[in-house]
Amino acid sequence: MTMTIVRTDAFTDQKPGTSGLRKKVTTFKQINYLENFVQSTFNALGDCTGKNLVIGGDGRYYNQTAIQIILKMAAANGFSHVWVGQNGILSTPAASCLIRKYSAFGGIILSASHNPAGVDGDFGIKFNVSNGGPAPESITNGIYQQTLEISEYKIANAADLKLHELGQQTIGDMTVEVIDCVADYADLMQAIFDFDAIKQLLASDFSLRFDAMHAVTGPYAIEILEKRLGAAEGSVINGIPLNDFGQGHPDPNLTYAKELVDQMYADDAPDFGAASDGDGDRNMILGNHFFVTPSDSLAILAANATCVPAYNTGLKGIARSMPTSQAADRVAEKLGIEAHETPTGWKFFGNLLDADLATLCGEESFGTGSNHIREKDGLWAVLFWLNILAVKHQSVNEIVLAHWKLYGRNYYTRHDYEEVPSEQAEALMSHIQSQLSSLVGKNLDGRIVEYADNFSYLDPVDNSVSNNQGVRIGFIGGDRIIFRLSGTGTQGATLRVYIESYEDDATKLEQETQQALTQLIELASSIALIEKFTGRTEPTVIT
Ligand code: G16
Repeated sequence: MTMTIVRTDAFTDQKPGTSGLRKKVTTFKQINYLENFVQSTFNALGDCTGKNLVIGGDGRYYNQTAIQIILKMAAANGFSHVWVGQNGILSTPAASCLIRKYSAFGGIILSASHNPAGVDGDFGIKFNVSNGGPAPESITNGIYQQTLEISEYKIANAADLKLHELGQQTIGDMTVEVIDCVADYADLMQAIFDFDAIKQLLASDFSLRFDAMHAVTGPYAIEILEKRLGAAEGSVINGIPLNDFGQGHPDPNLTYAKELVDQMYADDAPDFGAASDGDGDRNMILGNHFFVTPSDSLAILAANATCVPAYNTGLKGIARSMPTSQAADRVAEKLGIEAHETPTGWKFFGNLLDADLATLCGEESFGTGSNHIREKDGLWAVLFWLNILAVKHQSVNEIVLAHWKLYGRNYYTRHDYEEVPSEQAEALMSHIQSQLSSLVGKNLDGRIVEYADNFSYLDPVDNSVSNNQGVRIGFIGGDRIIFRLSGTGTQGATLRVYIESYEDDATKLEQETQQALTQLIELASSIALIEKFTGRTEPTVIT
């Protein structure tokens, strides 16, 4: 194999965010932009000779082009074996599953998750480590440092690989093994859940709708839900992956999964509805005329975990990101297990899962997962719900209401203000920050502030510290207001305002969420002066 060493200049904007590097496709298409990031990743990993990798992506525009480049660079950097999904496709959970199954050194996942795709859309790349999870900050910081210092990259002089052909090909000494992108993942799901019970449920008078939003989960959902579990053909909608996601926004929430939401709130609504995102790691769960918040979903999965064969001996602990509601903490308390609170970003769960300190993890951003892999997992959450429904013979609505009756309800909402000019968002955050020290002990509209700080996380496993992970104002009794800037957007800043209020009065458990939280929502706006700093009178997205 011959290779070329290409001289290059550093880019200054390649700092990985909450989940890898996400930018506009047009940014990634700049000469050497992708190559610089890939070489910087390899440089940060040290000697790559003889190591192996899993590579795949969510199928968005530029996926295959990027994979061809990365394969040639991997060969030039000494890797010996790469597993790549057929046609370059792997959902994020499937990639994590394969890294673990094949004991790979790591993986490269190409995705900008739920962000729109296409020529003018977004693209993304991240490195996952040998446990199958996103690289921790120690590695992403190392990659960023390399991107600032890079002056050359290595690439093999080789023809493009045939990514549609299953089986082995080579680039010099490196073997490229093109594998079925669904089979291993589907087998893992079958090993975790009670497929017989779910099959019986689906064979009964029970209807389900799964919206793959023209993104990566279509083939996975069709194989698992329709073929292996026998859901009626057509239960999976928008199941054909398109490289622009059908020009949609594959973010499974009440705003963007509109087709599914409309069906679930129609007169003839199915019993169960779910959607996943661009790369298959997020999930939204709906019942007939009923939305389950991701925070409640985590708590309910934890409370009912023994319904599922893989978790029937109990849980070691539950972990949630800081802005996720505290509903899961109440379940942990009742089960007598540890509740962990981490910063936003699935990478922070990796150490807890590896050390067996947590079994289930979840985030308000429609992410739920467990120790079966080291990414959040959309279809896994859907199967978990189906398994619970099959065992309990109750509807989604009944299960959630029973949960609230037992534990109380954490009313919860997130208000997003998207594409705010960065300077405005920074000024707003500084304004909030400047008030923190004077807030503690104050009475704000009848609530006493118990703490007001910028969240800092001490990882109990490796003792690493992550600062500035979101401003939180907590009140006596558990109500909270949290402000953070998203780390996944590609245009301006996204301000996220998270509002939570606990209610255990049995007569007040079924209020409309925004209604129940009105007072706290107004308080958040007045603390942050949102309109003054951003000119916005209402959020772009409410979940
Ligand atoms: C990523 C991370 C999640 C995080 C989410 C939102 O998810 O893996 O841990 O909660 O982004 O992050 P932010 O609030 O910073 O935008 P995904 O599905 O986009 O990969």
